[in-house]
Amino acid sequence: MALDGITPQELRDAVLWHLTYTLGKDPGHASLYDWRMAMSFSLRDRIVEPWFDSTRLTYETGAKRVYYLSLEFLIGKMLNDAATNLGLRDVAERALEGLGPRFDELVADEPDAALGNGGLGRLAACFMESLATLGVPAHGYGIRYEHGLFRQRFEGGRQVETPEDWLKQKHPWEFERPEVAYEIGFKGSVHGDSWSPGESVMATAHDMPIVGWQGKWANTLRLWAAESTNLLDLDRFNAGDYTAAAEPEALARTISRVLYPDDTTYAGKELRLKQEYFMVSAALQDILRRYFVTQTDPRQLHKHVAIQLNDTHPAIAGPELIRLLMKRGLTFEEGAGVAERVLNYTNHTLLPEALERWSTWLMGNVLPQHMDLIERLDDRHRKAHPDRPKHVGIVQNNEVHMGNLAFIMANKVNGVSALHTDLVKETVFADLHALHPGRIVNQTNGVTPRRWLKLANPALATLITDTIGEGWEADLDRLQELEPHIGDNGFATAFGAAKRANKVALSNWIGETTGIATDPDAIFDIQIKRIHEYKRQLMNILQTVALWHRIRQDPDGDWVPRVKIFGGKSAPGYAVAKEIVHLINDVAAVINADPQVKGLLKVVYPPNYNVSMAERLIPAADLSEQISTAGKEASGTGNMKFALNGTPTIGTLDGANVEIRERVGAENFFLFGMTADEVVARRRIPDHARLAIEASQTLRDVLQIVAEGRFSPDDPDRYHGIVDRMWHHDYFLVASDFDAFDAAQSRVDSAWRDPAGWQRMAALNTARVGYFSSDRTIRGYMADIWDVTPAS
Ligand code: GPQ
Repeated sequence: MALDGITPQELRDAVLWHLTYTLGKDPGHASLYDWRMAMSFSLRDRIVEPWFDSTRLTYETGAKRVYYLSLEFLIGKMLNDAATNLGLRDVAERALEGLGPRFDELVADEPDAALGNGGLGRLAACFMESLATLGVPAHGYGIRYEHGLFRQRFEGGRQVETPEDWLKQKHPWEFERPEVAYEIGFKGSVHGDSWSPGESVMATAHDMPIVGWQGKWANTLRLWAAESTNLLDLDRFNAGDYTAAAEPEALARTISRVLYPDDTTYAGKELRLKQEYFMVSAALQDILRRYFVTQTDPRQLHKHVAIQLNDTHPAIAGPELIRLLMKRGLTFEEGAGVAERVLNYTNHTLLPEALERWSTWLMGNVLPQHMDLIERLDDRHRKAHPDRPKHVGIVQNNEVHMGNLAFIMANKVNGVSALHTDLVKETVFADLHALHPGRIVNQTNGVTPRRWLKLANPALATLITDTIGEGWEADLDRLQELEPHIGDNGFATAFGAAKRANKVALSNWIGETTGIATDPDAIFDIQIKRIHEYKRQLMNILQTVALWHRIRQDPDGDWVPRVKIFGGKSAPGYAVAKEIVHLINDVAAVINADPQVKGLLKVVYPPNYNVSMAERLIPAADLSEQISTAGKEASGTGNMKFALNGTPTIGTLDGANVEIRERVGAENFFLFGMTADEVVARRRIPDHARLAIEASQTLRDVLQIVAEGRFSPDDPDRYHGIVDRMWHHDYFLVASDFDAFDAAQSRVDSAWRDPAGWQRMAALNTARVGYFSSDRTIRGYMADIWDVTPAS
């Protein structure tokens, strides 16, 4: 099923054809948007055939299918990804020669599909790409949010959110399927095993083909849009109240209107529960419909279907699947038996504020039959384990614990890094783990090397191919073959040139977008991720202040130049994170304008960090900041992307950092800070923060400078809250780890002074992290969780 080649001339003809007949424009009048559409449709056409072939083969072989249910898919741009996987990037560039815009201008014009918040949503997108690359028959199911993650601006250093509008222009990568629609009910009443919903909406499918590496296989990402069951309220319309008559439609559409912008924190809102159920019910109705095209016995579902729940967000799938199976004639007990062989649950965090709990009142109101089923499931589990301690119940203190529901209904439960999985067993799910030993397994996260190396870093990708030949993109362990070449002069020069070119490009972009001049020979020290206390951007900016203070005390000292780059959004309602955003911007303004610093230190915080910005920053990074409080970052995936692009980590023993360090070697990783066990012990010490601050002259000076209002002269008290919390609360142990972090940063400076040594370290990072391909992760799920083999 390999892809037929296409010449630049053929692609050019296709683009002109679409421009004329799909867009209705002649080349003389076409806008950038028109050209982008025409190119996107032309490449999309190349995916349709492998897409059909994949579906046909799956039906013919009766292969088991994988379904990935997720409230988030953080896809980013699709044009360059499709061109890369089809092997048509160069062809696309040449096809456009002399016509109008360049291919990279088309790529830049595409809005990011930001249907996710951060790591969890991006992981889902990497998994979809790897599933297609490995030829696994798989579908992703999610919501077609009209507005993805909000756009971030800074006003006077403060974060301001504006709505995201990716669907304002047509999205050329989706196929609307008006005929694939399911009714989704809410509220109403229950009589025995039958539910009469009080409201309902329609879920309509929109399909995006996801093509794998080399275009051999394509799967479907099916996103549901909510529509009203009846577009107009006819009684009101006939009575002449035309505005009110349109209300049902407006109400229904709120369900797929906007992505909740909270990362690792659940909002507890009725609309969110409705979104979760909406997606899950539509997906399960679709899965069963497809199953019964070829099968008749619902009891055999597990032989043909594996469903993965991306966190607890889709955990209502347990009761919903039972409900749908009961409608097909199974008893509750049979339905539960089938469901628990089909469903699997991935846990992505231990943070208590992220663990979804719905009041039984809300659940009973929005989904009355599901509330009944949840109680029956709780009862069933209790009876199966008469000796079980009370606190493993699904319902506790009038709340439905979605984590316990997901666990109890799952065939397998997995954590996302070795450390995280151990902690899952020891903490949140310790009791359930004791009752169900063997159910919890580890699947360390990964990232797709197609987007995060081949597409994002062509300079390094070309060097890799020149050095070890083709094929590493789908066999990332082969990066090990780079190792013997790392000492070669030719390789070293080329590796350095690639990084340097990426840094120059980034420096230019920073200049254009922020007006800040940066020196490409400085250390590009980058922390990009959601703003969260546990990720400790605060520690990083305070250490930046320490460095600034030192430079000012000795302006003629032999300082290693640094550019500190931050990127990330705060949840709109997360006040402390927003203060940290403001502080970073305030510190940047003062440091960047300080003549005494003589450009040795710059702080840059480009607004609206997203997938596209990550693709720009990561290849140009020298130092990867992965500095979370140990035990808090489930895995991290940015850490993997940096290492893959030849960027050593400064980090704690948290999440997947532990495994990255094991693989790249301790000497190629700047480790600091307390371990997860030490963190727990330290918190038990009363006044740990005060003790740490008193023991650190540096930190005391820094906090003094901040408290004095040196970064907020217009409002000197602005950061009293931050400083006060540092002294008295400091739950995430910024103070306790500060000196260790500062010392690790000095080790970075020393290492940087030896350019050849640094570069060797950087190159070894690339050569040794092939393990973190999401292909490896997906193979792990296939073997340990889904029991599937590729169909191709
Ligand atoms: N993660 Cl629970 C999110 O991005 N959002 C969430 O709501 C939850 C987890 C992240 C987690 O913080 C990272 O450590 C992981 O690498 C990532 O999920 C993917 O597993």
